[in-house]
Amino acid sequence: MITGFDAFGKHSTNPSQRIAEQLPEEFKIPRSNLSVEIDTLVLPTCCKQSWRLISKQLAKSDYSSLILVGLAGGRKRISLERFALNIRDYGIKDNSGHQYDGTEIYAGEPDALKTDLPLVEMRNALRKKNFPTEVSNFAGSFICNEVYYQGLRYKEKTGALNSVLFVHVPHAKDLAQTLVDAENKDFLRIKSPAARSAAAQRMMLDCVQEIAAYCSKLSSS
Ligand code: PCA
Repeated sequence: MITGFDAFGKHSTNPSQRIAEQLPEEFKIPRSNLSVEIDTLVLPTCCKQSWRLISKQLAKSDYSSLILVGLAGGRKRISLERFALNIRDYGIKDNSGHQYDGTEIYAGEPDALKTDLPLVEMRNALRKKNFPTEVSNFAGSFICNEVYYQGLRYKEKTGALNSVLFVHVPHAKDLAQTLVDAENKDFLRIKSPAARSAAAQRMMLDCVQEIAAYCSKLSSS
């Protein structure tokens, strides 16, 4: 299952929403006999509704992986998040008007949970395919962090799911700038800023699909 979020705060769009909307329902992994089936959800950026929707969907099917995708405005690369914190510390209100000032999500539970995916290997494999990726240790303290904590906790408590990962994506125009700064030849060939952003958005979609393929291969090995 792969999720994205709707627009929130000062952001009028959310690239993770477009990713969730544009992913195929199924694709074949090249040079293998594996095919990956994907269910997607676009989540409201609300602490309560987001996890409620995810857990309802998780109960319907025996998913191997949960890949959560969200926007991290200001980042330059696609980030694979390592930790989720047991904290709600919102700099802004969520889309339902909730705001918290440093309270635990679950009182008395671990301060942090960590994905057991091999993130450095994943990042290296993604970089080999020219996706500008990095490992991040801080998914923030807003809704993305919260659903990540919930997802990792669900895996720990139920034993369901082989992998849970949060992927933070930048705005498409910021990723396009990163590719221009890196003198990526394919990007420099694209002249208009709008076309560069569209290509960057497409690249994020391909990257998330690649991450899904990676998780599926790990699950089947
Ligand atoms: N990003 C926010 C919440 C929704 C989203 O896409 C975050 O990083 O918490």
